[in-house]
Amino acid sequence: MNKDVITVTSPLLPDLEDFHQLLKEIWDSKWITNNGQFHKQLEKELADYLKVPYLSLFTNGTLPLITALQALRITGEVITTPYSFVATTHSIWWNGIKPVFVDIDPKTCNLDPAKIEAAITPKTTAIMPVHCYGKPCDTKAIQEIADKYGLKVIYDAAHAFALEVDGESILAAGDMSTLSFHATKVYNTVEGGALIMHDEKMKRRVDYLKNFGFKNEEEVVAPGINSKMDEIRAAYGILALRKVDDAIQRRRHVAVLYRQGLKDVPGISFFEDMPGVKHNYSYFPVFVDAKEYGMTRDALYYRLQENNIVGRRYFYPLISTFSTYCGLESADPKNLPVATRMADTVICLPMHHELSDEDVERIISIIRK
Ligand code: T4K
Repeated sequence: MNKDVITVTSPLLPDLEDFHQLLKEIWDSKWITNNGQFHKQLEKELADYLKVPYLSLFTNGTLPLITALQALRITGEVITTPYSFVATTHSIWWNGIKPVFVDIDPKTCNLDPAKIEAAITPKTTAIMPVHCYGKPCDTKAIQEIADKYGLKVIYDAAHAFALEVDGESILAAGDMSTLSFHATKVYNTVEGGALIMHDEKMKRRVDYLKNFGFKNEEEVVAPGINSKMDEIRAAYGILALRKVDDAIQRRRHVAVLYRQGLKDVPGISFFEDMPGVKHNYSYFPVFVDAKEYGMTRDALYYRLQENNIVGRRYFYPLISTFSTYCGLESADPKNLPVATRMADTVICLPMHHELSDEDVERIISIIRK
C-alpha cells in the first residue's frame, strides 16, 4: 500500500514480538483450532471487557447474524434497514426469510422506530436493526414495538464494539447482538466476530450451531455450520484487546479535530456525540449538501482521492438497490426517502488510531478549500 495514501481505516495490530510468543505456544501445543485455550481465554476476556454474560466467538461478523436467526428460529419476514453493509440483509436472505426495508432516522442513520409498525404483517417475526457507525439505536422504542407484536430483536452491532449507553453495554439490548472483528473495525482479529446472548442455554445452542451441531462425538442436535474461530486469530485477538482502549482514545481525538475544523463549513454536516453515550468513534461520516457546499458528494470524494485521501461512501448504494433486493415492495425508493438522501450525500472520512494531527489537518484543509 502507498504510504502517502491516507486510507479510511487501518487495522489495530498486536505487537509482533508478543504475537510471536503466543504463536510459539500454539506451535508447541499443536492445538490450532476447535475451542482451544486461546479461544476460551478470548471469549472470557471479551465478555468481561464488553460487560456481557455470554459471548460466542465466530470466524467473521456475517455468520453470527445467520446463526442468530437460526438459533431464535426466525421465519417469514424480518424488518431491517437498507442503510448498512450488505451482510445484514444477506443474513436474512440466506435463511430463506423475506427482508422488509424500513426507512432510517436522519439524526442517527438507524432504523426509525416511528416507521416500523406500518411494516409489520402477520408474517413478521423479528426486527434486525443496526447500530450504524456505532451510534446506538433507540433500543427502548424498538423493544416496546417488539413486545407489543411478539417479535424478536437481533441487533447487528458490527460497528458497536464497546459502545455503552448510560453505563450499560448496548449489547444488552434485544434478544441477541452480533459483532464483527474484521480488519477494518475498531477491534479486529483479522477476520472474526461474535454473537452475544443473555443466557447459558442459548450460548450452548449457538456453540452447537457454529460447530456443525455437534453435541458430542455421537450426537448432532442441529444442522449447524462451521464458523469456529481458530487459535491463531484468538491469540491475535487477546493481544489486540490490550491496545483497544488507547486506539479508541486516539479516534476520539481525531473526531474532536474533525468537528473543530469542519464546524463552520457551509453544506458539510456531521454527527455530534450523544448524551450519556460512550462512543467508539468507529466511523466519521460527513454529509454533503451540494447546493450549500458548491460541490457534489462525489466531486468531493474524488477530489480527496486526487489528494491521496481515500474516504468511503458507506453505505452507498443502499442495500435495497442491489439486484437481489430491488424487486421487493419495501425496496421502492419512495418508501426510503431518508436512507436514499443520506446514502447519496455521505462520505466516511479517514478514521483510525494511526492518523496524525497533520493528516487530519490536511483532510480538513482540502474539504475547506
Ligand atoms: N454488518 C455490518 C453493519 C457491517 O458493517 C459488516 C462489515 C458486517 C455486518 C459483516 O461483518 P464481516 O463478515 O465483514 O466481519 C469492509 C469490511 O470488509 C466489512 O467487514 C465491513 N462491514 C464494511 C463496512 O467494510 P470494504 O470493502 O470497505 O473493505 P476494504 O478492503 O476496501 O478496506 C477498506 C480500507 O481499510 C482499505 O482501503 C485500507 C484498510 N485496510 C483494509 C484491509 C482489509 C487495511 O489497512 N488493511 C486490511 O487488511 O469492506
